[in-house]
Amino acid sequence: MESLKKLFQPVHEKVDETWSKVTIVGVGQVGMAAAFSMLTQNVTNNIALVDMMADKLKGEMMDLQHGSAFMRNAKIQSSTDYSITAGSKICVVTAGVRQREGESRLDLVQRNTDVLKQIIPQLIKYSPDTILVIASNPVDILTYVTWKISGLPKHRVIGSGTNLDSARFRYLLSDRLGIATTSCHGYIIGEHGDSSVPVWSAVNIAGVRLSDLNNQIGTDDDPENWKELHENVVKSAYEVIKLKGYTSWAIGLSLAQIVRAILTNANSVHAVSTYLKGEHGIEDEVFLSLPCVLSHCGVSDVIRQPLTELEVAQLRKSAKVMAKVQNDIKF
Ligand code: 6V0
Repeated sequence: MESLKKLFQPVHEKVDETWSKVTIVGVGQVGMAAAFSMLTQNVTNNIALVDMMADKLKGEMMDLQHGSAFMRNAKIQSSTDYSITAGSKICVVTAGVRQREGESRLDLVQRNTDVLKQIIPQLIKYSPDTILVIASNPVDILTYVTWKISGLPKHRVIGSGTNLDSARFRYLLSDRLGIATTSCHGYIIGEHGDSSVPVWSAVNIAGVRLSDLNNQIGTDDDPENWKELHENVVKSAYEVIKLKGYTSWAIGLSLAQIVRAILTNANSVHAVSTYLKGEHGIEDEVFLSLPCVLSHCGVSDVIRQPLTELEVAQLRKSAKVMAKVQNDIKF
């Protein structure tokens, strides 16, 4: 354009920045909550969105782009073509069918495995060095499926796992104790969802372990019925789905936290789904959550939390459930 020649005196060609590029596959409730959290919390300013519903995808992209004035230099692209994902440091997969009211996460396995078979090879093709973060449910099994399909080393395939369950747990602890959620420390490990394991032995406020104050905590014999908190964590996704049709904000924030930890080489600890064969006597090739150190490489370490016999038994039981479901998957 002639008028632009009057406005600009070119000095150097612009550089295309991809150092913090994040792809999000699936612009549904979870994908968009994750994109919004990442952009507004300055986790990244470079997002590529992919979905197979072209109109919805364009609409979501435009809506976010119109918020650019309230973000920091955001670059938001979208396409049904995976070439726009090229050079992504992290690819977050939220595509798939979601749970219907009353449907268990495990029922979704084969339907979402078929979805991943279309998506994962495309992501690897355009970003061979990427780290994959899976949110689609059932997340632990689909993280295993992604690991199998992608051929990536285990540290680069991560499931959002029980980072969300742990956040819900900490919120409920906070609500009961009247202490900020960020000051209530505790982890839920194992399967995201129905067979998740609350590590009561490690729940603490400022290093004071609640299990030292109440040695029945979390058990059936506990007169204070702390077990109810974990039961409420398990029920909470079903309850939110029943009330509003889906869950979105908390998982979006959880994904943003995981992506931030990786992009900033934080070495921070989060309960995410990782390859667990050999940990706590687990014999099968399964992905389940334990507290993991997240950094530029993905998962650099799994934290060896001392667990009670009961907690280990529950974790192994989850692993067996996962392995049994995995055996029936058709790749
Ligand atoms: P949604 O709102 O239906 O969005 C799913 C999106 O995926 C849609 O836009 C689809 O068009 C898209 N999609 C489907 N197939 C493909 C494909 N082959 N290629 C590209 N895009 C595709 O679902 P919602 O966002 O609510 O949930 C997405 C997934 O996240 C589901 O599997 C949920 O069960 C799961 N969740 C996981 C959570 C976790 O803690 N890990 C929490 C909440 C939901």
